[in-house]
Amino acid sequence: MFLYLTLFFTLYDFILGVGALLIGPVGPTTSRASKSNICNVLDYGGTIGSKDIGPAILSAYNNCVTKSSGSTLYLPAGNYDMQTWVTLNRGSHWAFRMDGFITRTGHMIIIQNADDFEMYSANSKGGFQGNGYLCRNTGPRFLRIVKCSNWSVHDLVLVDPPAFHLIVQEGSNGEVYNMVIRGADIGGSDGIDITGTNHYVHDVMVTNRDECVTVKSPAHNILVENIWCNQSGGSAFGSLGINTNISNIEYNNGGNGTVSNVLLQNFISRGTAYGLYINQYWASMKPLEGPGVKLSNIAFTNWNGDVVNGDNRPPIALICADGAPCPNIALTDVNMWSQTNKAIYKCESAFGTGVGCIKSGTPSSYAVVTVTPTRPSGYSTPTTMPGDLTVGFPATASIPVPTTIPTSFFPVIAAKSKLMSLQTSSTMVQAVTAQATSTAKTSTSPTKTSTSVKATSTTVNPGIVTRYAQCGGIGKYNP
Ligand SMILES: *[C@@H]1O[C@H](CO)[C@@H](O)[C@H](O)[C@H]1NC(C)=O
Ligand SMILES: *[C@@H]1O[C@H](CO)[C@@H](O)[C@H](O)[C@H]1NC(C)=O
Ligand SMILES: *[C@@H]1O[C@H](CO)[C@@H](O)[C@H](O)[C@H]1NC(C)=O
Ligand SMILES: *[C@H]1O[C@@H](CO)[C@@H](O)[C@@H](O)[C@H]1NC(C)=O
Repeated sequence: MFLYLTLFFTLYDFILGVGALLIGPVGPTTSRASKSNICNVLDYGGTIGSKDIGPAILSAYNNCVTKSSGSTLYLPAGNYDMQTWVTLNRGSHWAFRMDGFITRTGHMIIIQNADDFEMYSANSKGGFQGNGYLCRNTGPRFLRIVKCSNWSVHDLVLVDPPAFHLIVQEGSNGEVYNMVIRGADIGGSDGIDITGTNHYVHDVMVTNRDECVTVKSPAHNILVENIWCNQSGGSAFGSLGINTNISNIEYNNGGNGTVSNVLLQNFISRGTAYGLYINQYWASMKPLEGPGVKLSNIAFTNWNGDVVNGDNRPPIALICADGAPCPNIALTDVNMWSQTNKAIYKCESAFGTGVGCIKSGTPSSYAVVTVTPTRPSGYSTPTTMPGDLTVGFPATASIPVPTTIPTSFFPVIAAKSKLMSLQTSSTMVQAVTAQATSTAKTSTSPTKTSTSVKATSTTVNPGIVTRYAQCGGIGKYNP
């Protein structure tokens, strides 16, 4: 149920051995300390323990942050509820210091068209509780970073949104790190979904039962490292549809476009449902127009671990579209096995090296080839991490908020950046730390009438502003 991974996927020419992972700096262009104009929500109508901190955040943004370059929007430590959706648009040279903890009773936050932006909690305890169990999979996401440039989001805890946690939509030069994401043990609970150019995601733990860190189209020069998928579905690319353009991978029925030049290295999986898995005939997707997304130049290096049942779901499967066979798939030091001690590997229309079922030569379509390997000699019992879960979190009850963010997300590798709570305060702007006065809030607020919500939200085009009634407020739907 665990996948620890450091992976690199990018415009990476591994055949020639020359690689540029990221194509430029990521993160805010100016320092935290230079954002010294403090815009405290408590000065803009907010109170600790507020039933709806949304309007105060918006007011602090509109009346302070956007009035003065070099501002920090400050949410002091404490508990807040939030009902009103907030879109913070077109800010530049600013930060959102979120030391407080917000419980969703409506929608959450979109940061849009920001440049030189940083969102963090200085105490490494800020974040969101979404009480998603009260309105499961009806649309609202916690946090969207839409078309932002030169930004970072870090040291936040995201717990149980109605659907998906963090969406990075396009933009460039972003960095996401030192995050704990904890969702329900069901589908529709994606950890981080990312599109755009030159983004870096590292040192993140995701507990859920869907995508861990997923690259969607369009995406170029994305580097993902040291990700701890704790009881998660794994890290995938996709779903990929029409006009896919990823210098990266994955599954699809039909569709068109390309995914190329990908390096996936240093994975450890332990008791995962899937292992090393390309599937362009994913069962839950409807066939799309087109010959299939063209996958090419994909290298898997240094993979170790096991799946739960390797006869049922092969630890290695390379199922390419017959209309777009995959050239240059290379497996090196891949030792994937099964907890049942027997497994099959499967290939279809895949060309390259490193696994018994793959073909060499000029790519053309071929039917599924199944081989029955013995245990790879290089396989070793996967390493554990302290605090691995034995079961996932339920979909129908409140999920506990973790009290700490780890300092290591991959066996033996320390996180690249020190947690904010362990740093000296000189790296931060000074701000009065308010005491939390309210008791922890949990699920008291929304009474549920959420069954009526689905119908309205499914008819809406992606990206259109819509209403979600009880479980929403106002916000965007999709991805
Ligand atoms: C982002 O930062 C780079 C410098 O690293 C700068 O050249 C670029 O103009 C910035 N992007 C925007 C949209 O301001
Ligand atoms: C894919 O994206 C790259 C980078 O943005 C762009 O140059 C290229 O034209 C795109 N390809 C297609 C087929 O849209
Ligand atoms: C993909 O298919 C769509 C719809 O048929 C078409 O408009 C588009 O030009 C195709 N794109 C590529 C990259 O082949
Ligand atoms: C995965 O690993 C741990 C680290 O927090 C455990 O404590 C366990 O709760 C689990 N994931 C989390 C933090 O959600």
